[in-house]
Amino acid sequence: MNILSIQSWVAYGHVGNASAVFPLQRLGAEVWAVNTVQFSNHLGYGGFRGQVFPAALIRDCVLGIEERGVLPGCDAVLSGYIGDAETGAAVLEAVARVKAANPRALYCCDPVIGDNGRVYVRPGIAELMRDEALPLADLATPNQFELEWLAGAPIGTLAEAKAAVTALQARGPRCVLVTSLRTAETPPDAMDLLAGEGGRFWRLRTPRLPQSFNGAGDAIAALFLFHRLGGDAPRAMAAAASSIHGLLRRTMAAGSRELLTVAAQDEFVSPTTRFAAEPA
Ligand code: PXL
Repeated sequence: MNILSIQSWVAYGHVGNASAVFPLQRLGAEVWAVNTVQFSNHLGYGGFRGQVFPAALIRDCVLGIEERGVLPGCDAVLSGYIGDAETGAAVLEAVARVKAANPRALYCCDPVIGDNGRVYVRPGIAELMRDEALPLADLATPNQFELEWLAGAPIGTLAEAKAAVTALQARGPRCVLVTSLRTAETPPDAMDLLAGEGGRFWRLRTPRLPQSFNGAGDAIAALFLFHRLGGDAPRAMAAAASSIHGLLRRTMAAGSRELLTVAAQDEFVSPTTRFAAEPA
């Protein structure tokens, strides 16, 4: 399995490609990683250093891969946080090139817009996700806030969440994983995930953890794509959610601010706790 992953890189810690690449490799995927930035650390700290790479560098790396003649063997493209419109354009060109070389390749778009009621990307990026990236996407992995923004309506119930997924599917991605969902039906100590594909829905419930971690969404999108390439949506959701729950538990137990992507790598292969998806 070959996955072209176009995301940020950080030297210290685990977000973007530094969260997604190793789990994919640990599962046996070959990752063609194109980095959109190189920063010292993620933006959740008081500061960071480093550079945003020019979009021309992203285009060049994808062109170089194409010139090796290997794009027909690319099974999927994965994108996440996008800092500016030019980078977004380069990502979408890469998707078009891969799909031209392999019409069966899947594009998984993690429409990173914000969280907890707040947009945290630059002006124009949320619209780029909605109007340009998602129409090309086969898979999308919004969190609840992103799904609300994209569907243009707040989500208070499971029925509203399903309606928002259906609205998103009408814009492009046939398979949607909502990576964090709390509705009127969700017990206070729980967190739901919701998958939708082919007019069907599945819900998965995990215990709610008291802490959130930068990069967790990047890892879950990568794992969901990997498992969906080899199976159906409910099984992909179950595998991805079980692994990430284990990763987060181990990270919390260690008192680490950064994901234990390396130390807890067994969770990617055989999660400590396996959660099951049920029809919703
Ligand atoms: O997890 C998304 C992400 C991507 N890239 C950078 C980030 C973050 C989140 O903190 O800081 C640079």
